[in-house]
Amino acid sequence: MRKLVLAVVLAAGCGEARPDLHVLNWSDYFAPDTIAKFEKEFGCTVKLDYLESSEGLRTKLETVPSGYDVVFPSDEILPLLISRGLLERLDASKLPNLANLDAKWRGLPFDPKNEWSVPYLWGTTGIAYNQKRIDPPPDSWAALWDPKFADHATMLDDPREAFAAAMFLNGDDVDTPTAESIARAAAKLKAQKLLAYTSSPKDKLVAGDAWIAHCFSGDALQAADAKERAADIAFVIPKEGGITWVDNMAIARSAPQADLAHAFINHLLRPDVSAAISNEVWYANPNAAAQKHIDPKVLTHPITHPDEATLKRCRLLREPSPELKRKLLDAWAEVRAR
Ligand code: N2P
Repeated sequence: MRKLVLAVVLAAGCGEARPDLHVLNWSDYFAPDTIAKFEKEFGCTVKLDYLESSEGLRTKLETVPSGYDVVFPSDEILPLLISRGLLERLDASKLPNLANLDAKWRGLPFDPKNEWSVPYLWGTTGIAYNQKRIDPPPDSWAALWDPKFADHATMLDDPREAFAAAMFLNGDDVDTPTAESIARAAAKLKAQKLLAYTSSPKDKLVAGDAWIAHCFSGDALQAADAKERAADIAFVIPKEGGITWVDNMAIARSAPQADLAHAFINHLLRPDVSAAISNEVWYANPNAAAQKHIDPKVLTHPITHPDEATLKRCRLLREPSPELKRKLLDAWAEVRAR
């Protein structure tokens, strides 16, 4: 009898039964109702915190143990998070909606058995620009260094992405950074005159303060979609190359709510929930069952789904050796301290 009463109290969401789920995601990466739907169905409160960069995610996981349940690591940082024991192994039996994932998005090299992560969305990094301000359209990373746009340019507040942009411009290989190419890129970044470093340039593009921005593809399309901008915003993968990435859902080590975290990932894998996210944020979606619910304007958009030639110019970032990573992060600290 006592058990029954307890079950009813829990079901009614009374007393202390309402748990918090701590989620650490990139900004502008859910649909407006994604969280509310889950909270209602699972009788919990989602506490959302935002990521600036992959490095920022690693630092938070290392410095706030048990601070998060669900996190969204990009491909390049995942192997490091796994090897440092910063994630919990996923329990596939609690993720029946894994079946919705497209076969070609399973078993990617950074987590070959999907033991630790499930692909969420993918996109590219290039340049967003205001066509009314920047004419002719930029086709090179050099545009972000053009003194004409100095007070109106923003860079992503992300060491790996910022160094990649400078390395592309320097003609250096972003796949295999060296001490020399890191030093050259740092010098380039230090010479840059900017409006700001920001991990979400969308608002500045929409407000008209930023004319040109180092930007993720879907964030550029969200800005282009804003009524205030009336489709002024365009996006390009520069001729020197761009970055392509896959963001993933994972559970943080010692997550206080591991079961609820699985339920949340499973919720995000629902076809309707997953499609609603892509429809809002304009990123490409590895969920096969979601495709039929995705708006054709997102599904066929050449920025969301770049053609082969554009994708050929894009690279996946790879984690450098610990020694080079240290050099890169030290150089980044100097760049950001200016
Ligand atoms: C979404 C940012 C995408 C994260 N606002 C890039 N890995």
